[in-house]
Amino acid sequence: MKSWAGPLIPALPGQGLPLRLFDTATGEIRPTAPGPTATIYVCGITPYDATHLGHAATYLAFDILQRIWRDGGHDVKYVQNVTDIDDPLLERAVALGEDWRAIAERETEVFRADMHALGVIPPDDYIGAVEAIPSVANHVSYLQELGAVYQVADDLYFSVHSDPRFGSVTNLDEAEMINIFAERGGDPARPGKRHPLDCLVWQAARPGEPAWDTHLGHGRPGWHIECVAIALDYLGMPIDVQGGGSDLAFPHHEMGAAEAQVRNSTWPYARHYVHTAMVGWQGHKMSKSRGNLVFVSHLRRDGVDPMAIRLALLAHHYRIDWAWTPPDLTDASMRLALWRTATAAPAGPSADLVLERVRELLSDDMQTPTALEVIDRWAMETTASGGSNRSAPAQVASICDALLGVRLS
Ligand code: 5CA
Ligand code: ZN
Repeated sequence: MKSWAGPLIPALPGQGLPLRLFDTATGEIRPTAPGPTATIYVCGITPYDATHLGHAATYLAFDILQRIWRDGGHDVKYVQNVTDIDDPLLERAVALGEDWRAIAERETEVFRADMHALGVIPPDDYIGAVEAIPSVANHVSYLQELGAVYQVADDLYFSVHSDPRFGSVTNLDEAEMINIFAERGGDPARPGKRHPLDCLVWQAARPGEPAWDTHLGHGRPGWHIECVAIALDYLGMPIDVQGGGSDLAFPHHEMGAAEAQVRNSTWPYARHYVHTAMVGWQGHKMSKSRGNLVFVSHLRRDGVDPMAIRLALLAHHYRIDWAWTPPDLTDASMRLALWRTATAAPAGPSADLVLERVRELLSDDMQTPTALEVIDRWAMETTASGGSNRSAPAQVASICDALLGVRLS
């Protein structure tokens, strides 16, 4: 489907450092080691109640990741899905008395507009679950031929233990897996399954629900295989980074990795599994099911500068859970004003050390909060006493633009 227009990213002098990132599977910060073209798959939205600040924080983290890779001399191939058919979307359609397709289209458009306003790098391939259905059916058939898929009534299940490495993304024990699976859309207790953790890959048509005709019958895909099919088709494996919020680590990324590893008889599905923290609001994780949401589009409608929203989110490290509060935005607006004043000054202190330090901090597991403080210090020095370097303000503006995605003019 249509993506959104990408930001122009200025080139910086020299080259950025190799990126080291925390990997959920190994539990440590490890170097990413992409080839000339780094590949990344980031799980996209289920298009209703988009775009809340939790979504925005997650997609911004992967935007920064790509800026660091690019600054380090890599091309990046980026793929994202839209889960435009799934149970929660159908439930919302029933609740609103609206057609599920109309909701999906509208909300995907809101998301595109928000991402564009926030200056987020768009995916090269933006693929809806519905358009991926023929491909999903092919991948499921392939798994079936390998003996990794079985039937329960008219539905098809993937046998997770057909992958001997099942469990190695999140390293949870089985009881924990079963609990979380039940909480996050799984069906561990369904009679007829060979193992409680086996996951649905194809769901036969239910009365009143949308379904598609494929060689698997009349039905629709399971959730995890949707992302796997899209990632394998557009990126192949191993992917350098599989990304998403921490709520996707289990079951979504664990199941997906197992499906892909069995499908391709190779390991690993992804070299890094990168998970972003959950943003809260009013005492709970911001979530569609709870309805405690702050929308990017509402802030924009109220006149908030998207660059202030960006700064407010980047002021938090991507792996530490945090809760949104009104001062997040007032602080970010003050910071934006300071940076704008300083980068419009006729001269300032040299920017060379600023670039070096920001590159160091970002390459070390994306320490955006400290990187913002480096810019603050330069800006305060510039506004307090000026400096003699006439090109420094423009250089710092380019650093903010290229590495942090913050446009100052
Ligand atoms: N369509 C699936 C992924 S295939 C999905 O999880 N969609 S979503 O709309 O629920 O979430 C989109 C992305 O935002 C996911 O990566 C999810 O982990 C992330 N996300 C959701 N809520 C929050 C939150 N409160 N804070 C941070 N990230 C969040
Ligand atoms: Zn996904």
